[in-house]
Amino acid sequence: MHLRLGAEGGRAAALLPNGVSISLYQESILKSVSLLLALCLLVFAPAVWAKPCAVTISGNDQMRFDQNAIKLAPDCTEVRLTLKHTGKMAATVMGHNWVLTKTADFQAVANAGLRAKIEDDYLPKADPRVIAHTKVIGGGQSSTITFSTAKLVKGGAYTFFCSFPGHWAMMKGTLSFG
Ligand SMILES: [Cu+2]
Repeated sequence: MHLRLGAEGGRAAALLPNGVSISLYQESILKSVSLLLALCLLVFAPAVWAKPCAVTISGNDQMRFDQNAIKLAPDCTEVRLTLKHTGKMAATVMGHNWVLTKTADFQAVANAGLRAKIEDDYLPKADPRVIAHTKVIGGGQSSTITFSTAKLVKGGAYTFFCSFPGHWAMMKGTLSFG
């Protein structure tokens, strides 16, 4: 009976003036400590080690992305984003790219993109407002980029869009992190 009580929980065992129960109690403390350490590792590991996360998004010949919201997990440290063009039209006619800016910068960057060339992916050259962007691609093509979430603020407002002239009105969405 004593042994059973002791094995059932540290609190019950501690009340028993019995050597066996006390050692069981100590054992249960040790078990608790190692469980706590294991939990600590689980909680803090993602913050210490790189955690890549993958995002895939498609654009089509109807001038649409297949999603209008992207959510990045709070423990994501590096984004690997792939844009696929599921249509058939050429990049010069129905080209798509994926551009990320702060929502506050989106309109200005999209307008500046109208004056840029396809060689520059319809973006101003080396614009610091552009957090990340893929190349402009045509039907059947894909473009993959990686970027660090160190460039993002948790809870910040971000917009992704296609900067091909005239596309951003239809092809845009929100990106959230954290
Ligand atoms: Cu487009």
